[in-house]
Amino acid sequence: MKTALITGATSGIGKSTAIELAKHNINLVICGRRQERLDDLQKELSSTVKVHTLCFDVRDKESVFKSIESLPTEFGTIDILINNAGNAHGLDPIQTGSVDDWDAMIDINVKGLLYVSKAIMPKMIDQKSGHIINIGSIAGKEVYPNGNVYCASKYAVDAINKGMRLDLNQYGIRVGAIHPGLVETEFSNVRFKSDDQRADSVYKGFDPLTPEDIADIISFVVTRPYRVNIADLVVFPTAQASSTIVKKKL
Ligand code: NDP
Ligand code: 8X3
Repeated sequence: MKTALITGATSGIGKSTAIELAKHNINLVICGRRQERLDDLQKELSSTVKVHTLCFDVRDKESVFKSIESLPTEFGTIDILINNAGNAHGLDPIQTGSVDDWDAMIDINVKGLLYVSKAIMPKMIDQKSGHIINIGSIAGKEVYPNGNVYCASKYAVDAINKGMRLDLNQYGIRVGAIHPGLVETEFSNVRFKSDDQRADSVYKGFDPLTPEDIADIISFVVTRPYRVNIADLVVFPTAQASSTIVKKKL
């Protein structure tokens, strides 16, 4: 049986991915900062697969390495890493953006992803196999007004994904990214700092993607024959044509 480590498994895309991969008999290491949510998900899934929880902040380098080193032997071989933890913080013009928001996005979406990967890659290199899936965004393919630093963080994920694929090629490791458009999760609640009305309005008037849609795609990606590497995949809701063009009902 394979084992997947999923960051950001306490909500949204990461949580749905854990639920979906369990259906494919993939053991799970689920990560996030909210232990209670990790415990609930572990309870929900552990009748099907083995589930281990790791509670850490991806910004905390020491905690990332200690947590991953602490994995019990039965979870020691990570076959699939899903670098999903991340969020937008704020939606402001660059000239009025908050430095704290910038720090959060660069530290979580870019540096956090690097720390987790750095902790896992040596195991995959030893195994001469593994699969890393980086969750980017359409924001990493097109810059939109007020997206500035969030977009920059996701452009970085796009570049890191490509760089990882080049450098890990010699070890037979699969590397690919999935870049969703608008998915209804807690993403906008975090971006708008719990202004839930503003968050809800992002997904009003059209049918957004659901986290289950992305989980379904991730499960397709990880269940392809090993010779197949889905390297880069952009997925929109049908109503969305680009970062800024969304067909909404009046
Ligand atoms: P959610 O807010 O629902 O989930 C974000 C997850 O990231 C949570 O599980 C959260 O866990 C975790 N996380 C956030 N900060 C940290 C941190 N400092 N340390 C550890 N874990 C952290 O959003 P989504 O599911 O939508 O987001 C998942 C990924 O998908 C993100 O990378 C996002 O950028 C990307 N994405 C989202 C889109 C969307 O429209 N929703 C579209 C394109 C990409 P906890 O708070 O427990 O730590
Ligand atoms: C999330 C999608 O368009 O809100 O990455 O940036 S968007």
